[in-house]
Amino acid sequence: FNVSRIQTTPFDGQKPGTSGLRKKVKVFVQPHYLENFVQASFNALTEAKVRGATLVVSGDGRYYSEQAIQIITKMAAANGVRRIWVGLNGLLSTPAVSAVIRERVGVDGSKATGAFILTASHNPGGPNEDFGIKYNMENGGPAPEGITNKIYEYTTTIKEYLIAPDLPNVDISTVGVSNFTGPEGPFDVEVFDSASDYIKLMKSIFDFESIRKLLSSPKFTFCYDALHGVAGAYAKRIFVDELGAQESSLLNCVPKEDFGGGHPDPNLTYAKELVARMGLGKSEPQGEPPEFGAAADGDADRNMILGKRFFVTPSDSVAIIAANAVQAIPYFSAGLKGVARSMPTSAALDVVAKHLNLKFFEVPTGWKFFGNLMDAGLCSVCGEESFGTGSDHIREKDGIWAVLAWLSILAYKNKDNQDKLVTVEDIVRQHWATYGRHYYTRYDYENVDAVAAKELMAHLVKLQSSLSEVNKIVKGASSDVSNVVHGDEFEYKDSVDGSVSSHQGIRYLFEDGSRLIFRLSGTGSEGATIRLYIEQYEKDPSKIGRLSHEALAPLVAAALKLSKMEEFTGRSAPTVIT
Ligand code: VG1
Ligand code: CO
Repeated sequence: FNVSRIQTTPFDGQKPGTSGLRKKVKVFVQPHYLENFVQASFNALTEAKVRGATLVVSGDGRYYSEQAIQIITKMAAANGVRRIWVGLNGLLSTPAVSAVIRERVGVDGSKATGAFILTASHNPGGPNEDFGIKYNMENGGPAPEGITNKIYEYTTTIKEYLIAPDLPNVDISTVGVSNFTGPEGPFDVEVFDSASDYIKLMKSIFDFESIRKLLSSPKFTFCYDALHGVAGAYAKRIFVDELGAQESSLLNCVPKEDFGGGHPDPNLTYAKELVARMGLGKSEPQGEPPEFGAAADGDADRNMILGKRFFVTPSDSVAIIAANAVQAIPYFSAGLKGVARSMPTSAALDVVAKHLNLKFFEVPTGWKFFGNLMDAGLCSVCGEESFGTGSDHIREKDGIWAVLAWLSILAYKNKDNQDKLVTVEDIVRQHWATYGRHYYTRYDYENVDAVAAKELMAHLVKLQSSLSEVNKIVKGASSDVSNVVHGDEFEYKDSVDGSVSSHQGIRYLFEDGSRLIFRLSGTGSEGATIRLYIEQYEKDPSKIGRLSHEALAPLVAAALKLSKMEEFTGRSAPTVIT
């Protein structure tokens, strides 16, 4: 093949957000748009990391993925990359990409050093919806801010990109290696099975035999919803073939490029079918709900865990996994190196860390901040309130891992084969009884006017200069909340590399440990999304059984009043409550 230099001019707004560049498909399909971003990524990585490299290119299979794989392959060839690895049909979950970078050995003995992941995660897909791309590094984790800032800088000055226009399109629907020769020598494309490396890793972490036993018990029933995302490429292989679940327990497990028209976000609003089946919907389910249900997002790094008629908040989920990991999961049997959560995630994990005397870290939103801690051997289990949970087995959050972790805990708690099943709800209530309960909720105001959202945030920062004013407003909203004792914008200093990330969310901290946090989303593709996180700690065992929305009502009222939410956004209610 030959290499062409194509003249181009910069596009505005190619700044990677919380997790890569996400835009409407209509934006991505403009001539040169994807090419500019990919070339800027190669430039930012520098020739040392590009020439001769082996790169993974795959994703959640959303609309435009196949075209993007062909373009990136041709550009990689032209930029001196030695090898491209593609999951069969272009499918690899985000956690599987991370695993493939870290663990896989190619047919010729090669190892990968990075990846382009093609996903907009939990955002909808299809010609009128979102596409996305992000780069992951040799440790398997998302590029740190130092690199993403450089990529962005290059997108603002780019004049040309390199591409091999006559390289034939690769057939990504068949496993095998295609060899090509360019001006600098050989270039290969290897298409491989999307699931086998990931399954091998899962088998090295969990006791599949004990999970198999649990799934075969007549007392236990199971259900998994992939929301037509890439988790479907793993679900049957893992839950049915390896663990013996019934095929009827899989919902929406055929990956679709538009996720069946749905919003592939595993929460109580968007995972409707699963929620109904679990007895948490508006109408009574047909038949008895399963004992355990879980869902994934488009790229399968998120998870929602449900019991029968019972919702596990993600903040509780990571705390419960951390509290039980050493006993229930062989990978952790030697102990946890430490635990970490994102700032807006509830402090349930903090309490476990304190009880178990574990190192503890609080990082900004976005998985990239956990990677350094894990690489330094400081963190084993971590999570975010946004349905993301994971461990140092890879450098991404991992939806199926979280399900297997919960199944392991259930298997462990039921190992004596007692008459009555120890349920998901039993495990959570037991946890609250031991550690106290963090009532928690998140309000999302999606697609609000970007200027209004900025004004609301500026207003909240300005208010922080007078806590007496803040307390007047808060008490005016409800006499049932304690005093605000501190207000700031969260800033994080990475204890490993010393890098500082500021403006990571506006915090109002209360005397009794309650918190109100306001952030602007960094993953949307249109307008702005305001996230409001609300948390209250209850240690008194007689008060841990309340309904979450009732317990939190006074704090919610305070938050809406403080932020003048309706005044700024015109919204009287959030789009999504989790
Ligand atoms: C959201 C979540 C964050 C998560 C990120 C990527 O970011 O809040 O916790 O890490 O999505 O998740 P933001 O900036 O919109 O709040 V995923 O599943 O999109 O890779
Ligand atoms: Co995701």
